Amino acid sequence: MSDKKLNVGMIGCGFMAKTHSNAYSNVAHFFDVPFTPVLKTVCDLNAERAAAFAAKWGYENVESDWRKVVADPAIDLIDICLPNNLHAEVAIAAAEAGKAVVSEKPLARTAAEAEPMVAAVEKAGVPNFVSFNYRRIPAVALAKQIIDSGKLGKIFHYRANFLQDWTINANVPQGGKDTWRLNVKEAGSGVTGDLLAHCIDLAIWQNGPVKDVTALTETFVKERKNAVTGVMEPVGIDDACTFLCRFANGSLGNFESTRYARGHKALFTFEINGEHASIRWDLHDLHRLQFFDHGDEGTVRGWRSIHVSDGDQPYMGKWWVPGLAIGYGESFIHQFKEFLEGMACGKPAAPTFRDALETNRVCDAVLASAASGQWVTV
Ligand code: SOE
Repeated sequence: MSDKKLNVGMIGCGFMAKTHSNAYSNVAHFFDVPFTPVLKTVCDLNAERAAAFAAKWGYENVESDWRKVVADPAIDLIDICLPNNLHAEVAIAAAEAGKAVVSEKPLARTAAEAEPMVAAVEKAGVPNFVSFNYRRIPAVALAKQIIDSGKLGKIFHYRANFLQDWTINANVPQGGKDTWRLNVKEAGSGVTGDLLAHCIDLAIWQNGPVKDVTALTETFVKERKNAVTGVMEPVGIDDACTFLCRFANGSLGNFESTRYARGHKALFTFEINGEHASIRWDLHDLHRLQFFDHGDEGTVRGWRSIHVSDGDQPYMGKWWVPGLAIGYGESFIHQFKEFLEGMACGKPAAPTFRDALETNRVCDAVLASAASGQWVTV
């Protein structure tokens, strides 16, 4: 383990703070990273909640005012695991204080809100990174390697889905600790910013920029109780969103996300069809990559199901022994491995704030198209 320590100030202590804390705790056990993260301070408005989180994960200090964590000279990195409406203020203050900054996705509610965040980290010259963790699932990283090798040839189609079912019940409230994702003021949007943002991030990474979009959104439950005030309020988020797009490379995109697909808990899939080969991946079977190569001999040609668990496949050489799979949590370990290595060598790991701004721009275009019924240029 490197004796160069990197003191983490974790802002927020919900589900994402758990995934990030687990990753910081373990990254140096599996990878030879140039810094060893130290869980220094965890911050939540609710000090009791922060104390319970600190006790569980081993943070040394507890804070209820994020500004104190940002001002603390002992802290090297601010990690923002807060509702989307709070990312910008904390990230800009952290950059101005000279800290490295990690933000949960999406970078902000809109591109307009994200732009000053990008400007702040670039002006301060601080390392910055957005947690689009699915890039770092070994099978997804392998898909990227195959695409970059040119094996697919010219790309014709990119399609992706992210399907869930947890908001079908109209009694699920909006706002508050566990349901802020349903409150437009906090989240900015519904499935577009929360789920399609993941699909868009992967799509841009694998298939290049999106040129223009046409979208359809729906809000199936029009009113929900606010979890904090108890008052019924109109719902401002998109419960479902479908969009078509054209990529700069000439291929067509087809995306769908909903929280109303009964039976699907987190069915994230993508498929890419090229001239010579196709690739397909599914989060419910995340260690497998489906690959069809038209160049295979005709009699044995067919879809291969590659079990991505061997030492020469992305990240797997550092895990158990060949054949033994890893899962969702490890994607965060991999992303921080990339981030820490990028910090040390001066070649920032992607997605940086600037990279993630592009995803915000596509999300904005999708929502603008759904509102206007027109194609929108990104
Ligand atoms: C929503 O349920 C959610 O937790 C997203 O916020 C995450 O980004 C996604 O990875 C899983 O689903």
